[in-house]
Amino acid sequence: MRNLWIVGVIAAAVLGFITAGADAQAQPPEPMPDEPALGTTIVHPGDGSLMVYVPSGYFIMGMDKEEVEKYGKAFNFEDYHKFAGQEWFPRRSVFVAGFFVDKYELTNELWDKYTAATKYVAKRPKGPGGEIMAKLRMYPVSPITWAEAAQYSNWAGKRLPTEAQWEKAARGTDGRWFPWGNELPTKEHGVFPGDKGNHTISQMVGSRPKGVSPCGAMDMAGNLYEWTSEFMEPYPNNPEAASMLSYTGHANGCLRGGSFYHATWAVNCAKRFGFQPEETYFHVGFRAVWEPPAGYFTSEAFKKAKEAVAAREKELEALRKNDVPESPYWAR
Ligand SMILES: [Ca+2]
Repeated sequence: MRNLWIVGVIAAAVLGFITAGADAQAQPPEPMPDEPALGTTIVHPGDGSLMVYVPSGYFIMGMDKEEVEKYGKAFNFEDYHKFAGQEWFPRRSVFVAGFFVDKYELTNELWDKYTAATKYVAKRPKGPGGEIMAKLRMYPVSPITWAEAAQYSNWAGKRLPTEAQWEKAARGTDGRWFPWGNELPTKEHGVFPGDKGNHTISQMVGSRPKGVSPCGAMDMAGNLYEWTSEFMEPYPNNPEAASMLSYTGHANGCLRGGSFYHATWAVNCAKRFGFQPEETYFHVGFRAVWEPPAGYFTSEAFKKAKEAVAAREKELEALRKNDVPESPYWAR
């Protein structure tokens, strides 16, 4: 019986692989009816988060060898293996159906709503300033394990993003290196390590407007790393897949976007990073996505969700004003 089950799983995996390969060759899927414009903002009915829309279509995912070499040179690397650039191969065009993505990394405000509603008690490892940080409403919640991120998303009626959804929300469709374009990161673009490589700590979400992504999502480069829904595996047709075998095989969940703690070169939109599912650290958080049900765009619910944005933004503004960090870690 068990053998049959294993054969079934393998057959499903092979079929899935063949189907995925066939999709890349297929004609573009029909556009979704009544799709709103890029960046259309709603208040999500589940958790009250602001979400921005990423329309259906193809985008450029990953990088090829020539581009990774060029990227490495911009950060003074002679060899892209020093920063695991081979994990980003290959560059390809990927179709993603339309979806909403959280405008911000998940904040303590929303996390506390969840723990109050579910009585969930998180085991919080101690990090620099962690106790103080948790009191600040508009700071991103951390440290978060993979399961915690998924469970929150389920509770809210959302999901963790696939790697493709995350990368498209960060990068748009044109293959840019960073959410804002190809200009190298500065502290105006995001919350990155200090000039001398010293980490500080996460900052209030949305604190770097110049780093906004094409769909209007904030902090997709830097601040906290963000969990995706996927295991860290070589992409199909990666010519250097063998170099990833020591840590693939469903060993690690995939995180995206770099953080205030990792190097500035690690904040590009194609960069991938893996943590074991139960592993986390104080620079790890998440944001969720939502795939609306059929007919949503012509519904009264959609109209109301858009109309609710102005009032929700006012609430968030008030929360921002109350967040007064009192810690040496907020030196920057
Ligand atoms: Ca981030």
